[in-house]
Amino acid sequence: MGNVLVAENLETKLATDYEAIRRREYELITNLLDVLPKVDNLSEDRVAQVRDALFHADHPYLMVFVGPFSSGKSSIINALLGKEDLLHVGVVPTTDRISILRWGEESQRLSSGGDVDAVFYPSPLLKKVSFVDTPGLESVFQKHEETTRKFLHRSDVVLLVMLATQAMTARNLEYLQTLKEYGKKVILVINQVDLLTPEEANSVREYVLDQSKAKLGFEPEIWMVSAKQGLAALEGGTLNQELWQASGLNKIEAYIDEQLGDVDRLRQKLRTPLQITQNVSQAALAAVRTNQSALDHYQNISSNVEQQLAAQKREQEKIIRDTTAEISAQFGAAAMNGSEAIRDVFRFSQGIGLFTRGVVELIGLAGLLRRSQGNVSYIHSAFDKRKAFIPVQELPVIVDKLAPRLEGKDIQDIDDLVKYAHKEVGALPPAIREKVIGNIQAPLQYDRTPLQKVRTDLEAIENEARVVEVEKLDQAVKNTMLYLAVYEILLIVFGIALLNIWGQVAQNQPQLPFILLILLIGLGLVGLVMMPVRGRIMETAYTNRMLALQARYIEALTKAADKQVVYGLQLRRDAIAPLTRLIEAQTQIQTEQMNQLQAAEQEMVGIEAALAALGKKGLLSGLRG
Ligand SMILES: Nc1nc2c(ncn2[C@@H]2O[C@H](COP(=O)(O)OP(=O)(O)OP(=O)(O)O)[C@@H](O)[C@H]2O)c(=O)[nH]1
Ligand SMILES: [Mg+2]
Repeated sequence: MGNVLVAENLETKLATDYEAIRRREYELITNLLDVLPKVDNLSEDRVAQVRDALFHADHPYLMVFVGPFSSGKSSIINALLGKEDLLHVGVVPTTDRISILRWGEESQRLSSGGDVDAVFYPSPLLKKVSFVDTPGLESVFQKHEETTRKFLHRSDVVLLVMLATQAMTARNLEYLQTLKEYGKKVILVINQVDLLTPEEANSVREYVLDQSKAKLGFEPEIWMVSAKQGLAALEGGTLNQELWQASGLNKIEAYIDEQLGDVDRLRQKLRTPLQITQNVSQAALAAVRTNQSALDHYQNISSNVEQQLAAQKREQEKIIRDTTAEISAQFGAAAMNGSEAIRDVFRFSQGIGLFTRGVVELIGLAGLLRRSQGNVSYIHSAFDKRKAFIPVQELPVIVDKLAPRLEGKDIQDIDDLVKYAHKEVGALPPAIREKVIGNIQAPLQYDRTPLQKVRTDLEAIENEARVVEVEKLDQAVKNTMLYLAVYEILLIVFGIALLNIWGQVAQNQPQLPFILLILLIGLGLVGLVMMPVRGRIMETAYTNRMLALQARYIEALTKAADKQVVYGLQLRRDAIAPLTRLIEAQTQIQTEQMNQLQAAEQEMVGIEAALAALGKKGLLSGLRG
């Protein structure tokens, strides 16, 4: 009694462990089937092998029923599952689709698009085994050849069902031969023995054995059964053991249990799909690694493009720098010429002239004079003479050259990049080339607005340099002349008054008025000497203001030009985006695949270990108990 209990425990433990590993395997393979079809350069055959392995892992034990029409295949399955009308049964060819019978909580038939239906039924037997019911062999290889072959390959055992009354016809012999060629275990099931007497049944059995031995060279396992008696044993709800034994169907049940209690067989059953999966997964890893090294090449393309873009950006920036250097030179020349012009106006030798002009200005004649001379100011004519306006006038010419230079370079670079990208795409493996989305081409339009828009700002600064600055200078010169005139006149008036007073008061000192005169002349000269000093101050101020204008000018232009460059770089990127996007996407996919495959490898190692331990732990605990 105790031994029976231990044996039972062992069996349950084995079944539970087996089921746990099977689930793990199933999950592993399902996950892998997400990845494998997407791996480039992995053949479809390999993926199909894994799908097949999934089927194995999904079906603990697969028993396939084949045989001529109306031999009773469907009836036997109905009897084994204890439901008389689960599968259609009839005297004429009845089953025309392949059905796989699996455990399910509810009884239902699911028809897929293909020629296989899944029939679910809550029979405990289906937890251990899946049955495959097929149409009569007369049609099965014609109409369902491919599917039949698939199931025969996947089966753990094939039951060839034949009629007791027509056992071992030439046809049946042929079928047996064909099935043997699949290398699967084939058991002969002779049905409808209820139609024979026990003696007749025995001689049929003998006859079949002899025929096999003589014609095929081997003795198959033979089970004599009666689906009819099996179904009768089920009548009334409780199983009639005597009838069940008599039906011979108990032998099929016992066989299943025996198979499922065999640890080695179970282990092998789980190892086969695992091995298939391991092989394919390794092939997939190799493929991904190969793709990866191809990808390294694409990564090179990518960094190549980045380098090219960086170099091109530097070139564009150089063009801008050259332009701003030219602009600085112009402002420098303008400041220098302007300074010289200012110096001309305030030269010492001009002192008297300035003074007279100051006097003229003072008495208001200047307005009249200027009008008659066409309103030309002193500074203006001095600037003209020194050509101080010319450098500023040159600025637009310099600026106008910048935009076409940048654009020309943009267009040329984009052409080069597009050519390069086309060449690289052409060199890609076809499988990856197909994934390029969009066209690699130069843009159809070019936006010039950034540098166009800045023209107004620049013109305003040019105007400031040319007009506003000169007006400021003009005003300053005029003021200086006025101060000089007032100073000198005051000095003269004061001198004359002083001389008069002195003439009357200090006649005893005749040298005094003379000294006074010298003093006054000296002070007058100081006023004139101050002119160049004043000029120097104005020069410095003017130069500083021109420098400030230059800075504003260059800043405005650089900002706009930078925008143009950024735009040009974007155009380059857009033009070759299909290639760069592909490289990015491909890198990501590859990395993901690699990770998933490596995770799967690890899981396989785990399952392998669990498989090696299958049945062993149970045995130990069983012995201890
Ligand atoms: N007397 C007797 N009749 C049986 C037995 N098994 C099946 N039959 C009858 O044989 C006929 C054919 O049975 P099926 O189960 O449909 O045979 P099948 O092999 O599935 O036939 P197809 O699906 O057409 O290939 C039916 O009329 C059954 O009632 C049996 O053990 N004894
Ligand atoms: Mg049938």
